Amino acid sequence: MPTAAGRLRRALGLPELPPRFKRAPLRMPASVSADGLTLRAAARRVEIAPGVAVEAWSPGDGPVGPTIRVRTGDSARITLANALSEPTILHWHGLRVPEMADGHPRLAIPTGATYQYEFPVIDRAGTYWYHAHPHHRTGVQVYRGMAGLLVIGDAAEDALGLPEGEHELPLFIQDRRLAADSTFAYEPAMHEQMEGFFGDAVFANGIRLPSKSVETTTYRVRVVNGTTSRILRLALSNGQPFTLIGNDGGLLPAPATLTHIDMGTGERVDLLIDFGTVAVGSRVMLMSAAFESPARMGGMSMGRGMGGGMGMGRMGAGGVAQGAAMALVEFTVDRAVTPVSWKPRPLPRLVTPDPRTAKRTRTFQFNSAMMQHTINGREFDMERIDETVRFGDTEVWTFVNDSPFPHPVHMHEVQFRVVERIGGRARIMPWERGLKDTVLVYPGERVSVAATFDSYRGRFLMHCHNMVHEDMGMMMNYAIA
Ligand SMILES: [Cu+2]
Repeated sequence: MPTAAGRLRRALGLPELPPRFKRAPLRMPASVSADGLTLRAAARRVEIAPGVAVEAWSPGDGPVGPTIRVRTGDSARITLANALSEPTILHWHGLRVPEMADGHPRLAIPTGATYQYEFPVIDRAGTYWYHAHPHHRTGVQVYRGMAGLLVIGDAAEDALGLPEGEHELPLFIQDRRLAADSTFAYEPAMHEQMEGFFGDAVFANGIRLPSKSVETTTYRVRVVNGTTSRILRLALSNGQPFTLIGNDGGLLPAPATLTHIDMGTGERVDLLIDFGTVAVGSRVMLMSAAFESPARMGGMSMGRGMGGGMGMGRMGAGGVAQGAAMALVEFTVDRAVTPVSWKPRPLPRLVTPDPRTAKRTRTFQFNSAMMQHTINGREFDMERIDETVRFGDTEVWTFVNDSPFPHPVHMHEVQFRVVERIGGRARIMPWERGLKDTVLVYPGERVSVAATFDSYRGRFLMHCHNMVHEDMGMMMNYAIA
């Protein structure tokens, strides 16, 4: 007789638990304050598993950057020192900051230079992140480790009594490949320059194939999709649901109980996972469950990953196909404790931009064809201002995807509300409520978002966050004037 969990597992396309083998202990990046912080970007040898060291490019001592913890109302004073062999700049993904603190690629600094960031933290409590943003080199730099989490706290969140300390787990997820010489291999082949670049092993916080020992209680798990191109379908291997409490722009208006969540590159979720009902001595995998890749070639699905995760039609590439199941983090339930369960309480009130007050609607076509990725037919030009919006206005922006590939569309400088999805999935997903800065637009979809441009004037970006697409120019400047 199949169990309910077994049926759920199959419905989600989850395989039986992968065979047990030695996984690496998950490590948490150091937590640092933003007050007088120096991030030194350099190539350094780091451990990605016990006894396995590789060269990473990172803005700290670890395989990825430290977790920057700030509170709303704080002042951030951060120095970026570039000891890499090429230009770089950091962007604070999801934060509303002055133009000169936003990490626009024209602000990239050469080897040996420093860049001074100063900005007040005006955003809500939530899971944000930072990453390199130099033009044409964002993909490779983030892949090698030039990224980290930025966590904002505030009083409204404190009042909820969410799990904290060792019961709060920030997870920066990447997929990468190791070359024979133990460097991170990143050379997108022809077809990967179209669909995207996919790794063959999962990393969390820079640790390859990580495992985390947990107690029989509730954990707050913050997940950042920091992959180059991969959509993750988060699910637990035992079919157990989790509670979604927040996403890109902080806590949701109400928690949601879900068995899976899809997230594109750049998106974040804030989850409560209850290990209180899991038997001590067992393990639960946080998975990316199998799904049909939304990519379409010649009207056909690109298909799910075939045996071993190697998709068809990707000769010469070593990555696990988009949509193939992958185990992200193994949780071993090792210690029985009196569970502290988190009772859903009213979450802080949330005001989102109202599309009915929009002064203007703009439409953006995302095209991928003939080895080019464009927005409204144009590749990124550092100096060209493609759109100008009036400071203080609310607008509705519609992202249209008639291309064969999914595009996770990211806007700098605003947190928007997803107001409509026409075609494709044809609805707003439960994890797309609240405030967001990145939204997945599948082939055949038109997704509209409402944003209010009332934080700072200046030049900012809107782009696809599939980093292969972004590096090839699927990005545009807009000015808030
Ligand atoms: Cu794209």
